[in-house]
Amino acid sequence: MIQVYGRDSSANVQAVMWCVAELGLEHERLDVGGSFGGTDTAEYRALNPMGLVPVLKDGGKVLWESPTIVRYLMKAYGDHPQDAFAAAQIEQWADWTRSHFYPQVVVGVFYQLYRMTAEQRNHGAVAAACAEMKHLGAIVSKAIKGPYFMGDRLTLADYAFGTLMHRYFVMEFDRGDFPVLRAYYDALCDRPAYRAQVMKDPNVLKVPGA
Ligand SMILES: N[C@@H](CCC(=O)N[C@@H](CS)C(=O)NCC(=O)O)C(=O)O
Repeated sequence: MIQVYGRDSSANVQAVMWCVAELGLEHERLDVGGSFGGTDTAEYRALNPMGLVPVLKDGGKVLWESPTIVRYLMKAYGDHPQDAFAAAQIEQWADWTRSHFYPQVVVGVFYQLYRMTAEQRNHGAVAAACAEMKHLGAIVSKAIKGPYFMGDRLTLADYAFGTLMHRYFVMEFDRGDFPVLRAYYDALCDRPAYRAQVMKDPNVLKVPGA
């Protein structure tokens, strides 16, 4: 039985839960982090010294860092390629998402619009993130094969990039017009596991005055 520690409002927890659900693994998720607390105990820090969510327990094996967890799950239970180059072609987009896209969507837009009050908000930072996301949107639009990132099956690239597509499309910001991204998101929205694990309302995370 797999255990995932982490509140379901976290996009990093959602990526793990979506992967667990798609792989059909028996699991339970424990509400930890955010308003649930529980990350500052000695027991939790023994699982994850960073005190962050998610944490995965698979029998006696413990992992943290959501990209690592998803990679482990796909290698252990999914169909991540054995061939080093085929695997790297997928991992390249998962790593690109974390290095380039995630900082814009999560730090540049989500944190600014949802986790800061109007007075704290840095409009210049939001504008810069929107501009960079348009640049990245044009690049990734040429890479997505459709209906999923690498073609007709879900891969690590989807758990990384696809999870962020929900916030990307439900937040109100100047995202430009990228039909490939819209079609990609629509295909993910057709999947019951994506709807159940990723399509959460980010408004629950809005601070008063945001
Ligand atoms: N790089 C880490 C980031 C983990 C992280 O920042 N988690 C946030 C939630 S998205 C967290 O634990 N925040 C504190 C909390 O929820 O109590 C990962 O992908 O797992």
